[in-house]
Amino acid sequence: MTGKLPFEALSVETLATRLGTNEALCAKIGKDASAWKVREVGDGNLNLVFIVEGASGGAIVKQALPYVRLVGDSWPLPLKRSFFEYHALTRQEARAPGSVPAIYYFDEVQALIIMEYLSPHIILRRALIEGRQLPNIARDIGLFMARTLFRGSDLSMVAKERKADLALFADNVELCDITENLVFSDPYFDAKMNRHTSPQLDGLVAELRADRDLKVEAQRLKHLFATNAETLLHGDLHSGSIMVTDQETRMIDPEFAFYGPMAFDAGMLLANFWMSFFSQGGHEQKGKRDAMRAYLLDVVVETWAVFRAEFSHLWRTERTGMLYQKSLFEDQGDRLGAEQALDDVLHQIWTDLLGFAGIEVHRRILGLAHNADFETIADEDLRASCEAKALKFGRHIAVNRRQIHSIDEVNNLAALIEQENSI
Ligand code: SR1
Ligand code: MG
Repeated sequence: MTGKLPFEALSVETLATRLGTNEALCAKIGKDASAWKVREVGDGNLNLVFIVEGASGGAIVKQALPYVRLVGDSWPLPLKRSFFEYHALTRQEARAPGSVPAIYYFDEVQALIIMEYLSPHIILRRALIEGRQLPNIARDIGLFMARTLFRGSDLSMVAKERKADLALFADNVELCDITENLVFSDPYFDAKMNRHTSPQLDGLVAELRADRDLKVEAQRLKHLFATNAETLLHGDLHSGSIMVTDQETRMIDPEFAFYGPMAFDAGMLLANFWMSFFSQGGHEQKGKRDAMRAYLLDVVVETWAVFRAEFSHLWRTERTGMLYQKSLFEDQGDRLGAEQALDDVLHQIWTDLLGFAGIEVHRRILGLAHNADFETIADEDLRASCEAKALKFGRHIAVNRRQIHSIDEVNNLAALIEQENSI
């Protein structure tokens, strides 16, 4: 396939013919395209994803479609998201080596990325639904977030380079628009594509949509998301964007990447751990999940602790950007001043991440894009009961985020709500 042919979506039937002479792919999986086995495995909301296996290995071929796969061609979406995904992956690999799949090839016109086939990895969300306790995720994700968020910001980058990059990613308008609407606004009114478990949640949904404090907070957070271009975000860091084995963790799918607030990735991620916590009650057919619930709260604690520790380490050792310059602090013998500023920055990230987390919980239960943690609970009354607890939790942490000072406080609240009879 050359970059000159107009875009055409691949299929299981055409992939080997169209990519059979692609040098990067042949080098990875073998030249005999007639022997390639191709499977389409995309279960995400937007793209085509193929696993291609040949005589000497496998690779992933990911292609964007000119529309939102989840909805169909009534919702067009530009192919350029593949360009942003490619550029985000290269930056993430440079800033947090080993944390993302290796890239073998990128074709901008075909909106196609050929990358490492992660095997035997599975999607983290699936592992958590199955009740698997993965020992390294908190460390790996905490490090990934600290390194990418710190090193993609004015705390670290050369200002001129960061501004050029900011301009590049500023064009990821349509994907930001999805988040701006689906995450921050649609859940709080009767938007066309919304759905929720009904009639069980109808009363609570009406209450949340009439909740002035919550709506004001959601709009404050939207304002922050849209205007606070602090660092290059992954932009969609939920448990469906992470692949795991017992030992390894890799972040995938950064097509929503753009320059936004430091706290957004962390908020979205922790929200997905808390949602997993509240959904465990729906997955107890084969035995109680108390140990899994305790594990998930520990993961939250450890992720935040690792993030803080690594961010602080980078602050002390790599603060070479234009913000909080060493010339103002350490170089004047004022190490305490630098530590005070670090505390302040971390505190802001903490407060904002609680807000983003609360809103992310709501949109996964009230909006268009639900998550499998709840969706795979077949008994609707049971699902609604799990969802109701998560909704209450989300509301509390979003609205009261400035008064919440520790991760233990949030986890205690989650544990308390979990024990209540929800609806
Ligand atoms: C229409 S896209 C819906 C959701 O899928 C992606 O993974 C993002 O989370 C987006 O909000
Ligand atoms: Mg995705």
